[in-house]
Amino acid sequence: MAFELPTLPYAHDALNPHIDTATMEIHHGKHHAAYIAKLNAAVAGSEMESKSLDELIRNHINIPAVRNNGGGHWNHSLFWTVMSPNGGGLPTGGLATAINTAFGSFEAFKEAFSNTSANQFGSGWAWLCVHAGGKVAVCSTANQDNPLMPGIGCSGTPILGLDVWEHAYYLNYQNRRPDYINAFFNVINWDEVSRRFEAGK
Ligand code: MN3
Repeated sequence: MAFELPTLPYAHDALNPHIDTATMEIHHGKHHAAYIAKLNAAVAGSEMESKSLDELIRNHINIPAVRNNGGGHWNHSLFWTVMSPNGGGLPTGGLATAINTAFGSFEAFKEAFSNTSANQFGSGWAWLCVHAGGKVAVCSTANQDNPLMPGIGCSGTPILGLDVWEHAYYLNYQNRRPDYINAFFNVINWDEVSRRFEAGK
């Protein structure tokens, strides 16, 4: 069963002005689609063909094409869902409590996540992950690595991720990655992050 590009849960222009239409069209329709096509090609005809995406990125990252393109598919599939035109605001419920416990306040969390995003050298992702017991932490990964991959120095189950590859922001923000990071907070879908927190804790 080949992997398929998930449908965006909103229109390409829905996240304006925070994430512009052209970036969304190219990012989803070209970049994400390319990771999927290359992942399908990498697993075709092998025993990996029957594995789930989670199994592939947990167990087969010794194969670069699976690591890069499986990670790319997993990461972007999360990314679209943790944004919404109705997003922004603050987390609620158990997630809000976990963030306050780990960071002291939402503002302190925002600062930690933003600094991690800004300081990821080159291409990569910033993550908020949940660990067994419900503790949350921030970390970053290079390229299309994902915290579910073993031994990469960033662990837990990702519940929020920010793509800091230049393809994610350069058309609108050029070299101003911090402006893109700040804009992301206006579209975070905290209901979806909470759902992932509850499922993953
Ligand atoms: Mn991307």
